[in-house]
Amino acid sequence: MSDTNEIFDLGRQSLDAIEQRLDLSRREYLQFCATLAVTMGLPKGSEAAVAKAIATAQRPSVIWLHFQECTGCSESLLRAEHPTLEKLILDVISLDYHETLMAAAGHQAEAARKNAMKTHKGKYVLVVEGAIPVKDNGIYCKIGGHKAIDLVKECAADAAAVIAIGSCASWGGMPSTGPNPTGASSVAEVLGKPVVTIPGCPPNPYNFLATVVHFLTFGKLPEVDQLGRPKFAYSRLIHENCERRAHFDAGRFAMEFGDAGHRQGYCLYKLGCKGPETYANCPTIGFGDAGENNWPVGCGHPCIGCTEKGVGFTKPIHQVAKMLNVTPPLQYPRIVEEQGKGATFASAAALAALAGAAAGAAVMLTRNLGLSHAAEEAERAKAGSKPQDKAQV
Ligand code: FSX
Ligand code: SF4
Ligand code: F3S
Repeated sequence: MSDTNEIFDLGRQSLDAIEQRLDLSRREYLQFCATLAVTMGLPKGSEAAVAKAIATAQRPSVIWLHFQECTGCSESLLRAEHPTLEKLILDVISLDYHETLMAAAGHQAEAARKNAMKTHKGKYVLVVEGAIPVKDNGIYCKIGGHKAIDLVKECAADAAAVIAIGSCASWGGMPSTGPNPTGASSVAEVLGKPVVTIPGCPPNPYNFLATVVHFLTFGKLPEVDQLGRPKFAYSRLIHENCERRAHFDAGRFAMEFGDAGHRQGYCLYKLGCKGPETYANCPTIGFGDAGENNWPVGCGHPCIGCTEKGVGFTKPIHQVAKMLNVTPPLQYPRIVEEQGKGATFASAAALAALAGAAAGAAVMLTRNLGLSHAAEEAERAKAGSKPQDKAQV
């Protein structure tokens, strides 16, 4: 904590109140605020402003709508900890309407929504989870007798901010794939205006919470990219920050689930990892809380590109990714030295590196991967073996 003065400005009473309210020690609370400030990419010292905003600002009323989805976005929020995130979420916001969490049902639930919209007119945050079917006049999703398409328009009209949470609400997600029988559409498409999107199936709960806290702390939503995604979370390719990246650069790939390379944590590119064409902060801000470093690639599964329209649920999982942004690997000195015999990963990398000096890096990287694949095939043929179960370096 750098700006201790500002934090102590919060006053002992505020910190005591926070301790009681959240059932957290002040150390845990301040650590949590620092985590959120880091997630938002705020400069050093900003955690004080975050701590102050959460402790003192009025909780924004949130109306949370569910349409075509699996409720995984809500689950992702509620299954998080550090320390029990759901406690903090439910304290930072005033969740006035959420179909799967509220005790009210039927007419009472409808009344709660209407009441929140009236009481907090122009000030509430509308969160939409799930895609909105527009085909056949939107008849494929109704809640309380209202069509999703009408509900979202009605609730958005007086909202201070609209957040589309999850890939379904952000760009159509899973329900919009294939022939899209219901015309599943994004919130922005239905409202005809851009909204903040937090894609992911499910999305990272810290990205949602950081967006809300940004709104609380600075009175405005964070800066977004052309797809409405907060830049603090979605401006880097997964491939840029992946812990397996050194293996990619050195040409060490898992070739099959469960083979030696897979067991040793090698790069999952050849199993179809879409990290090279997917923007998200999954490698840096893990989530899921089934243990440290818990994110798809960390668990041994290739990224399917769930935050990226046109990648997740669209490209086959086994299809190798398009290299969007080729950074230094070809210019780096070789990490793996050639052992002297046959075509190895190292010799393939060396060939590609030489050729790379004369041609475009992206083209050469693709060739590099092809060469290393050819090298593996050649080695396999030489050894007369089936697909390898031994790590090759
Ligand atoms: Fe499910 Fe949310 Fe995926 Fe969609 O997440 S986790 S189908 S993004 O809307 O509930
Ligand atoms: Fe990580 Fe996937 Fe990139 Fe390999 S291809 S370094 S597993 S993001
Ligand atoms: Fe989704 Fe890939 Fe992250 S599958 S959760 S974008 S690692």
